[in-house]
Amino acid sequence: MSPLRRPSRRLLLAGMLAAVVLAAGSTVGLAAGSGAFGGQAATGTRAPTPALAGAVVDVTLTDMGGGMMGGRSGPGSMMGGQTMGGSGRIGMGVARVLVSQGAVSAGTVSLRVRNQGAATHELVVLPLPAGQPAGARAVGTDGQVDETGSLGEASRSCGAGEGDGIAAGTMGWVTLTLQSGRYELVCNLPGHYQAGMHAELDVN
Ligand SMILES: [Cu+2]
Repeated sequence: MSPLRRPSRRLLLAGMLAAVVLAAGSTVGLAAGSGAFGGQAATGTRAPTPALAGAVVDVTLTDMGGGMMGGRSGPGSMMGGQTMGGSGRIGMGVARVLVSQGAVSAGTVSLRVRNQGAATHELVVLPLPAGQPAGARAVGTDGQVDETGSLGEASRSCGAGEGDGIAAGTMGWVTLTLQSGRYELVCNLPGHYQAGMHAELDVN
């Protein structure tokens, strides 16, 4: 190799290093952004779905069997190691409802719900009383919360509205007319609410 080439090689190497550092940095940023499951951040890749009316809110459902990275993540996944004490009888562990945005304009709203977990889930839209945070509902002995006042749900695999649940790895969706107010998005399969499957969505 000619000595003349060295500087450019060094530059190339520096560039590669910078790229690696940048990539590492963005990975960390991503992990920090979506790793805080108390928060609402969740984007991920978009899957093909029918054109949905109104404002579209992406909702991601996760559980310990699935994880955010897709596929079968092991105990080292982002939710690994955590367990819920007394979270119901099905050993659900930690599960989450992640919303792409915390607020949306009143009117026609479509929820596009992706189940990234290993179990079947659903998404039910309930009004959230003033002053009450998401996750504070009373859970019955059946492991479920009261659905009185429900505005609708996405619980059909690869389809709209109510069904038998959104199977793992599939999506469901629902289009609703939402007045301004606070809403709670829950999975009401037995034990899932207690496992953490609730999130707030505000409508302005
Ligand atoms: Cu669930």
